[in-house]
Amino acid sequence: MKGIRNGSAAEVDRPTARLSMAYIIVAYVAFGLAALAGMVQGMVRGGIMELPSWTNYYQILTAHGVLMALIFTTFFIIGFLFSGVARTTGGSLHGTALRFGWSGFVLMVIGTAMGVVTILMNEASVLYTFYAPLKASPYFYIGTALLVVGSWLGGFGIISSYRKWKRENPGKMSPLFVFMSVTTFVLWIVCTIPVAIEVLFQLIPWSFGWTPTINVMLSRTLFWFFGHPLVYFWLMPAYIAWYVNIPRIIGGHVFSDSLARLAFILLLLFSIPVGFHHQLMEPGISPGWKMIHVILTLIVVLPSLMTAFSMFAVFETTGRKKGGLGLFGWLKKLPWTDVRFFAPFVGMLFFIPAGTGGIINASNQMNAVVHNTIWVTGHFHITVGTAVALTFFGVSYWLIPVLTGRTLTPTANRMGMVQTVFWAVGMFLMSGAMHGLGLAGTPRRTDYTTYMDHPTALSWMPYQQVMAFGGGLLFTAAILLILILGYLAFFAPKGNAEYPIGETDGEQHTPGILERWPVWVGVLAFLVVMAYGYPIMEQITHHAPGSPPIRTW
Ligand code: HAS
Repeated sequence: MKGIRNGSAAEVDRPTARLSMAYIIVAYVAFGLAALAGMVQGMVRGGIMELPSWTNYYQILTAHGVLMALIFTTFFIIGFLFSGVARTTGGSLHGTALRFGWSGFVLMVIGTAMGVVTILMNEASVLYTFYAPLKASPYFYIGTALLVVGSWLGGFGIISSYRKWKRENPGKMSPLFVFMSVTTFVLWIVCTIPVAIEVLFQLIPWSFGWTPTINVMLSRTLFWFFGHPLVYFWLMPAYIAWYVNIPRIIGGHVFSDSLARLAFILLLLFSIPVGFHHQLMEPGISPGWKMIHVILTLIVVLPSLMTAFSMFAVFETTGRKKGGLGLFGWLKKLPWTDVRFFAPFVGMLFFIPAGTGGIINASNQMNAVVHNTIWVTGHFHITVGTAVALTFFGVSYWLIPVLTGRTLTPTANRMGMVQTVFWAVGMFLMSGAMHGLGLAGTPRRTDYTTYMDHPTALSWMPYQQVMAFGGGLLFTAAILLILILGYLAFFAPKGNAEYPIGETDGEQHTPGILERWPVWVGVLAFLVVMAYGYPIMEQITHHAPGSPPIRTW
């Protein structure tokens, strides 16, 4: 089949392949369950079905959010990055990295199981943001802590591989994939420290009843200290695939090694000190601090614009090299029938309105219109649910064959194209309706209600049905995806699929400063202290009376 190449030898060794596959299998089990919960909640919200008495909307919503946003993403990302780090550092992970990888995996699986069991027991319907004063079972929070600590071990594995490579290649810049993976994990480790503090020192003692009340404002601030970089933790691995894997898949080159590294450094620096843009409507944080976070938010848009520029450049130069003429003739030369390119490309297209929506959210006055409406749900379904998810699907279509020593067959490729179209149409309908409804004032995170047949609420119903229909298409796409990936993992013909790693067109000089971690971690520490130091100190010293636990379900 045109556009799908086979390498001549295994691209990563068996221990690495086993480790990566373990993470990816858990990721897709979580994805399947989350997709089912998503479809059900869409149907309920659209007034198409009612839930049996033994469950409720918020339980299903929590299961969907936790499994999709926290479990699917984190497991997939670690599995993917381990494989790419191994591939670009000689094909294998050394013993320390493997040990970190497996210990992290075990902790994460235990944490996930604890979270899932407490949700199933209806003891943790606190949604994926587990906002206080809603109180879950302490075991839900302990599970969350184990998930975070386990993911750190995964990160240490990646960082230890990087350090080993640097020791063996003194004075050289690390491979781009490795550099980007390390940046992603530095971001992750820094941003999960505050949420770990929230969980360990606030939520767990309070949920066990050892402390009667909780400082709500502080807990939310610590959550969003983590919550915004979390979205970049999802996005950066997708960007890694865009910067490093896609150029090779389309037969082109990485546009600029320096630009790619600079974009990642900027993401690291500016995605953390911005959490107040999720709290713009909350009292207790003064407008001045909110404004600083908004300015930094607008700065973190820059690396995404650099990425857009870089991707356009890769596409155009590759298309022209292949003989594309005229203003848009190069577009025709891109491998449109190769799902490894098509799925992430559709994700990129969605990311244009998705990013624009993010800029709207970040503007204080416009945030007042959309905050806590279902617009925000629409926003994150086309960012993480489409740009990121479609990229992860595109990666899975080639990564799983690489890891299992099989091949992406023409039929699987065609089915992948169909799956991508279903996902895109489903998401277009569902998120489009969510955006429209949000502007009409429909709140997010509410069960089906007509507000006692209020005419305004009744006017939302047709759009909620469109949402449900879109959700149905998404579920169909999810089933199709799992079937294709299952086939690729266990039944596809044996072979040596290529792990696509792009390179620059000839030697490029990358300034060494881009890899000088003490400088960037120092700047990051300064920005974090500047943006959060005083507000957090104020929230600790001048806090409102704390809240006892509340259970609304
Ligand atoms: Fe967001 C809320 C602001 C990006 C996820 N966001 C959320 C929530 C989630 C989320 C999950 O300021 C809800 C949290 C909750 O439950 O309450 N977001 C932004 C901004 C950006 C942004 C400024 N968000 C993301 C990404 C996410 C994500 C990425 C997941 C992966 N977001 C907000 C704000 C809120 C918010 C407020 C709070 C709302 C509220 O009130 O609650 C920016 O980083 C976006 C920058 C992106 C761009 C797009 C660049 C385009 C590219 C594609 C190029 C296309 C190509 C195709 C190359 C500027 C890179 C080529 C085409 C050819 C034809 C060849």
